[in-house]
Amino acid sequence: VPERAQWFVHDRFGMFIHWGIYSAIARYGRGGLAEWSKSLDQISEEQYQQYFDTFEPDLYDPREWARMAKAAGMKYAVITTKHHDGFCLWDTQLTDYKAPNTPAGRDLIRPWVEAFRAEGLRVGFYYSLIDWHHPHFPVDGLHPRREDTTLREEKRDMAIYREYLRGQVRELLTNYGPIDVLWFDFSYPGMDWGWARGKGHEDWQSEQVVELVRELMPDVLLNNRLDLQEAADFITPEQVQPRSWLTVNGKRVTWEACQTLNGSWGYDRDNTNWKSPDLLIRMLIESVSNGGNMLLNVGPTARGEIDIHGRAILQEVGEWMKHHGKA
Ligand code: FUL
Repeated sequence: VPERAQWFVHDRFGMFIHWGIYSAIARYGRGGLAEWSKSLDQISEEQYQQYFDTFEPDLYDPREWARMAKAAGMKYAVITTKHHDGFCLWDTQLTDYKAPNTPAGRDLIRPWVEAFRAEGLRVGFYYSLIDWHHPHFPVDGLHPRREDTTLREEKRDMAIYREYLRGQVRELLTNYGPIDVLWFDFSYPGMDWGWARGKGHEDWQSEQVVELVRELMPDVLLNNRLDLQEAADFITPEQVQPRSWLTVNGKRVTWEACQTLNGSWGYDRDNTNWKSPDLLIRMLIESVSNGGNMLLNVGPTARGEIDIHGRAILQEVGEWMKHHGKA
């Protein structure tokens, strides 16, 4: 394990936070995940705009989230600065599609970073490589064609989107102090479905992204979803619980299993498929005993609250952690 990842393999347990305007939809996209609703339910740009226009997280108190994470025994946290829908929680200069232009009226990432740091937690940014809003991102096959608001397929230019992506990464790694984890999402080797067919590190020009990241922040940990295994500090099994130490090309690697509380990443109001604290603790133990981390997700509501179920689960996990000297 390289020097920069020492803390990561020591700390082991983190909080994942999926939060955005999709949190207002608060339900599963057709048979899938809540944060995927725009795509799965084929919500047009025009209809989706209502969630932007009404995004007003009046209960948002990142200090409370940070205290909950800490009390649960978590040592770091990763938040969705931008998910696939393209909505940005920070005050990016590269698009108007951002929290400061909603009724929230402000950068929501800055206070988050400050609050988590103040509790002594490490901070990470999730950043979606996929962008259903950007006019130059190819989305055909995934959405209605959106002729009204975006360019037709033949006029789209991935190079323009790549510039945007790099510009946003630069902002995130320049304006918020040291960042511990950069969690890109996503492209895998051999990924082959729908719009993603053939997409991979050539589309993102991942080598250049990595170069930029390393220039700006040599010690930030990078996950493996840039489709560039050499550059990855850790790999990211998703909603599966590895039962042995994970390897790549026969060599043991650093890994982090990301897991949900109820199957969805984004807030899903009617989903009661909660994992028990007991099960989650077993999953954490299983991860750690096989050389991995666990990044456990919460999906706050659009008002900015981790709901009562999530809070109760975290609290119980925290009690176990305290009992065992881990929190
Ligand atoms: C996936 C995404 O498509 C999901 O929405 C979620 O963010 C998960 C952690 O990664 O690939």
